[in-house]
Order: sequence, then structure tokens, then C-alpha cells
Amino acid sequence: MKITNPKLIISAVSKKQYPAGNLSEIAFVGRSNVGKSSLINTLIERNGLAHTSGQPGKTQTLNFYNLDEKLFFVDVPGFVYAKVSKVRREQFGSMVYEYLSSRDQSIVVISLIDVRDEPTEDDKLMY
Ligand SMILES: Nc1nc2c(ncn2[C@@H]2O[C@H](COP(=O)(O)OP(=O)(O)O)[C@@H](O)[C@H]2O)c(=O)[nH]1
Ligand SMILES: [Mg+2]
Repeated sequence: MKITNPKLIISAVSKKQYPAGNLSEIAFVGRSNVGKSSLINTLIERNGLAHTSGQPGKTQTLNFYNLDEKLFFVDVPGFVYAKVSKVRREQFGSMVYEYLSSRDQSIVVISLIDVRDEPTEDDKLMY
């Protein structure tokens, strides 16, 4: 299926900002820098739509991409980012938890893990 019109609808930080409607969602989760945004760009064939970075922790919001009004891709913030404070990490954690536990539409969650390392404690927790 070729996507012709992918659009970033919202960068959300809380539940009330999630898009309305009942389109299904595919959420990409995994630690910072594992390649979530790069994978999204590759799948929808749009370089640079989802921002990628060599710096971990760039995406700090839940980014909802509407794909031709058919479904959403959700770029979920990396749940580990050593350089941010513990408080900030806990905020990320609760934002991700709120999203995964409160959405009514069907969600497929794709959990990305770096094959060069063993799954981390955070990878296991996310799983
Ligand atoms: N070697 C390698 N680098 C990748 C791959 N996917 C992404 N990257 C690089 O890893 C960095 C982080 O990617 P990004 O998509 O921003 O990760 P995110 O934080 O999970 O969204 C960027 O510099 C990418 O160019 C991959 O499959 N192989
Ligand atoms: Mg990213």
C-alpha cells in the first residue's frame, strides 16, 4: 500500500490531545536512538517527516502521523534517556503508560530492540 499523504497531526503530551476518531494505530516504542523515527520514515517513504537524530531523547512527545486517513503511526518517545533527570524520565514513562493503557482503538505496538545489545531492563519492562 503506497501512502500518498502522511501528515503529522499532533505532538501530544497528554490524553486529551490524542486525535479523535477510531482509526487503528501502530505505535513504535523502544529506547532513544534505536531507530523508531528512521523506521517510520522508511515505511512511509518520506525522509525527514519523523525527525531523526544522533542525539538520544529528541522526540519528547507522542507524534501522531495520519496516513491517508487509513491509520495512524505513533512515534512514542524513547523511554530511556540517561542524560535527562530522573523526574523527567518518570514523566516520559507515565506519558507512554498513559497512552498504552488508555487508548480505545486497536493498537499494534512494535517494540524495537538494538540487535547489537542484549535487551535492557527497560526493553523487558516495555515488553
Ligand atoms: N546503523 C544504523 N543506524 C540507524 C538505523 N536506524 C537508524 N539509525 C541511526 O540511528 C540514529 C537514531 O535514529 P532515530 O530514528 O532518530 O532513533 P529514535 O530515537 O528511536 O527515533 C540516527 O542517527 C539514525 O540515522 C539502522 O538500522 N542502522
Ligand atoms: Mg525519534
